[in-house]
Amino acid sequence: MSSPRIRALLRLGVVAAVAAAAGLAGTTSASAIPAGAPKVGMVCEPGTASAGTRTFNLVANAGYISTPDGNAVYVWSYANADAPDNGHFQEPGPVLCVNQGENVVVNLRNTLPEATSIVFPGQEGAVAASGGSAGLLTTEAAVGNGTVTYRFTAGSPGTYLYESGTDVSKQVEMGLEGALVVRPTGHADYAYDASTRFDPSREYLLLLSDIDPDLHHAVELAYGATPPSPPPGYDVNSLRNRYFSINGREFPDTIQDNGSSLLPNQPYGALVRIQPNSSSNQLPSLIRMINVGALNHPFHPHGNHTRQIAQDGRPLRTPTGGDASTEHFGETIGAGQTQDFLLRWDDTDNFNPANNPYPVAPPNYLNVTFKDNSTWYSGSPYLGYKGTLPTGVTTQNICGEWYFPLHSHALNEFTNYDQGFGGMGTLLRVDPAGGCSAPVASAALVGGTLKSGSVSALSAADTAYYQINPKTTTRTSATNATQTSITVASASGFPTSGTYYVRVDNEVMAVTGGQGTTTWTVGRGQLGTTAATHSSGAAVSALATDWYAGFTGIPAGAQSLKVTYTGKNCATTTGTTCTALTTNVPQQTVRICDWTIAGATGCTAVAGPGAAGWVTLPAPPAQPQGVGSSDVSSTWNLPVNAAQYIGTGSSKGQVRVLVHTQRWTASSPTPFSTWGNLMKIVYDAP
Ligand SMILES: [Cu+2]
Repeated sequence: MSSPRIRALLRLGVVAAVAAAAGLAGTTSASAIPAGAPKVGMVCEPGTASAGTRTFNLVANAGYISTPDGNAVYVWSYANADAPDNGHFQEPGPVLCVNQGENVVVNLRNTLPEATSIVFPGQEGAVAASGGSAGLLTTEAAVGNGTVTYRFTAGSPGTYLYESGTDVSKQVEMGLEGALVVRPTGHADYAYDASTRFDPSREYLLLLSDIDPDLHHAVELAYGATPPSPPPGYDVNSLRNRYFSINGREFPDTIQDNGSSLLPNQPYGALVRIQPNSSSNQLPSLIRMINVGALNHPFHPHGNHTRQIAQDGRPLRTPTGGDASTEHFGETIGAGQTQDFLLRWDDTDNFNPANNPYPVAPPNYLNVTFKDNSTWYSGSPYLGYKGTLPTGVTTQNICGEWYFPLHSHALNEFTNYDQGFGGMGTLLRVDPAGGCSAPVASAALVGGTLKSGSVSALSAADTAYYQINPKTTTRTSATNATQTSITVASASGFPTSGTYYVRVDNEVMAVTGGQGTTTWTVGRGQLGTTAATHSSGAAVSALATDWYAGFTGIPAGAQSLKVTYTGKNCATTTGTTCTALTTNVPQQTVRICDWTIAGATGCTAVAGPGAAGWVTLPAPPAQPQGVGSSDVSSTWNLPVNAAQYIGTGSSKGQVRVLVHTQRWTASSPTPFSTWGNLMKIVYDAP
């Protein structure tokens, strides 16, 4: 009944393209989550903090969630009255993040058709309630906007749940649930103590719950505008769950971004996205898990073990206080339990096709078939590489990243209404170390001449260089010391606009007119040199080189662009020996093409350092940099919004990075040669 929609959702690329075409591309619509929240990972609701007290305003309300098989299920939940959407329905409730020792105030307003409440299991101190009326387990907020206020002191750090304390078997199943995270004092990067330190940018929450749509439908009918008479009954003893959720979503919806406009009432994604741990990326990720449902769930990661460090908000210790954390390739999370896991993922083999290939050849792509012509395989078995796939096969792998399932190993729960795969599953996404990267696909000289080397020399920091000499031409007639108009044999390779400098013998001239033609207007005796006579045929050489590297295949929506350039400058000797420039080191400026300034030409038309579109990469390091005969490697992080640097239309996916090198010399300006060793771009793929 539903497979077409499931397959469509599995082709996330297609969904994203359709959404973009419809103007829905923003993944963080005005929703339940705070502005600027990350698109992947746990989204904390900080509430309002004042003088040691943190206050949250929740509203219990009803709404609908969508399931991947096309169903809409009536759900009760807690919404955040302080959210940008002002308490719009969301499932599950907001993630309440508090600090150990804080006074926590939770104000609840009830818009449901029956009384409801909140309990906070695991808090050592008493939870005081004011307002409302006494219920069986706690104080309740009455029907018709009744309110109740709960107060407690945040106890031991850890992962906790909060849920309805009223008619629990019905109301919790209906969706009245959420996560409470207590952080240790002063350490947002500790789950508990120093031994549980994690990377705060890689913190994940997986809140597990179950749905019996018959129960939800019965409640919906009973409280509808015109309930049937008599109202429908429901026997909780016949509970049969059909949907199994993580963070209120079922797979494959679980892997959509936080705040996805496709799921306006289910703001929290469950994708776990990491990069390999290494000496430069030492901290593990933290996965907080909560089971608010009535069933136990044997949760199972693929691709690596996870290390359980805590249960029910208590770190795992031996009787004498030693470390009792354990690694698991599957761990059952009981109903009502919470468990915390650290995840390290080490690429110990570090295979790559160039110099550390697998000992056996991977199968030829022509001999591989893919179900439904859709795959989570990049065509290459190597992390960070893409290969060839059969025509018509859609790959979800943007840059050769790897995907592993994380799912309930009760496989009936890995379904949506009995149809697999779906339900209580998400993915572990492993991006290449440092992020996705693209190789240089082209290079162009815009103010220089190729000495030796090719684009491929820029793909690795090794002994191969892409070498550029300043452009040269010759005078076609003799020059006296006062002439301000000179002719040259060729203007090819010299800038076509802007003022630039050339050297003739020991004199520097400024070209101020006639750029792009062979007759130039020049200023004489520049930069401390003296105007002099020059013979016909005298060499004319530029005092700068400009060249750019072109990257292709950068996906729209890529973020956090990082450009690395490694290179040096040598005297313009022949051969491959770099003769050092001992004084007056050339100045290098690395720029990127801003396509919104340059338009479709992509900054190619002009080479001058101030040409429109070529934007200097932001410090640090500051530019220009003096670069001599040893390789200098610099990495620049671009502003978060990378869209203007990624080409569109006929230039789709192109990024261009320009290296401008100049040598503003005084007398006797010796020529130089620019040697590019590595040009690299790294980004966060969407
Ligand atoms: Cu499995």
